Amino acid sequence: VRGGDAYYIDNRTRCSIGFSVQGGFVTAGHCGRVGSTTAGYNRATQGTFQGSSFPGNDYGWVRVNSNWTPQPVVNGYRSGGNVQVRGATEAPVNASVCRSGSTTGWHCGRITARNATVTYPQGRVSGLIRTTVCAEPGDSGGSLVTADRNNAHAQGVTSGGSGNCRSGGTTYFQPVGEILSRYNLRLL
Ligand code: TYR
Repeated sequence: VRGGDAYYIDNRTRCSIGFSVQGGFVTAGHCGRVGSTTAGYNRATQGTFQGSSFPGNDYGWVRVNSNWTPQPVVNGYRSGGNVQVRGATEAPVNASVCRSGSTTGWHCGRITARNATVTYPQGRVSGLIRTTVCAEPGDSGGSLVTADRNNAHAQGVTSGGSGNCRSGGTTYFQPVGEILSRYNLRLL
């Protein structure tokens, strides 16, 4: 289990892993309901959503079976190998951040606001991190980390936004601290 890698929900939709925690991983809430089953990047049986909140929030967590081992890393895609996650210290507005996701890989930008509210067709989500980082469908749930690859700190999981990775976009992220405290999880 590695941040940014693909997983599949109920054998259909693809999302991305956010961050490994003890017993599984955190991801976006809109990716699955409590009880939704997941398969890994290789389509092997993986786990089950234990918690999910969307809209209002956009977070959830998946417990994985013993064939899967949560690792404290994020997939660096074309930018190189795995990026070690060193902690979850919150970065300020203007900080350089990068996102890992299974559709478009590794993309970077800046935090432009905290505590942002977005209105999706399903309803409003508040308390989000707004960024200049691009994303596309399937990147959802994936990891946002501070940009220093040697000292990357977990920031959030990909929620949604506008634009794409050709023209650029605005993407919103659910802060990771709130997910960990809500479900009493520990980042690996
Ligand atoms: N919400 C999308 C998903 O479920 C991810 C996404 C993010 C899509 C930003 C578009 C966008 O601009 O996969």
